[in-house]
Amino acid sequence: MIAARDFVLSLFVVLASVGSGLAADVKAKAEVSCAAAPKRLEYDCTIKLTDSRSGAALTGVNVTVGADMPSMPMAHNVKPVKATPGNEPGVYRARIVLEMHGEWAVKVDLAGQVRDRVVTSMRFEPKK
Ligand SMILES: [Cu+2]
Repeated sequence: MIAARDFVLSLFVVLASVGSGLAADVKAKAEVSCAAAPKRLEYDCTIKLTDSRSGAALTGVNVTVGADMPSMPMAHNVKPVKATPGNEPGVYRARIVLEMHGEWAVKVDLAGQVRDRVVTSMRFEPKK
């Protein structure tokens, strides 16, 4: 069976403030983008983390990516995925598996030298 390929490519820039305690002066800038993976409803997300002041890549951060649908509270249970370091410093990658198309809140949790949660609204649609 050949499913129509999903497609989405979004880019958002979000300023994430850092929780009190660790590295109190670091403010992370997170760029989150997701692109359709070969299988339907699977998306490869790339998260680029930089220090919002210096622009330096933020490495060694524990990054977890999850998702839910604000319009359908409690209806979905997408398991958060731990991201792996990408091929550039400060770049992390994770493949998420959604349960339907539509508007999702992609949740990126940062832990380690930066602690925060970045929530990005993204629309995932089938390829036309
Ligand atoms: Cu839904």
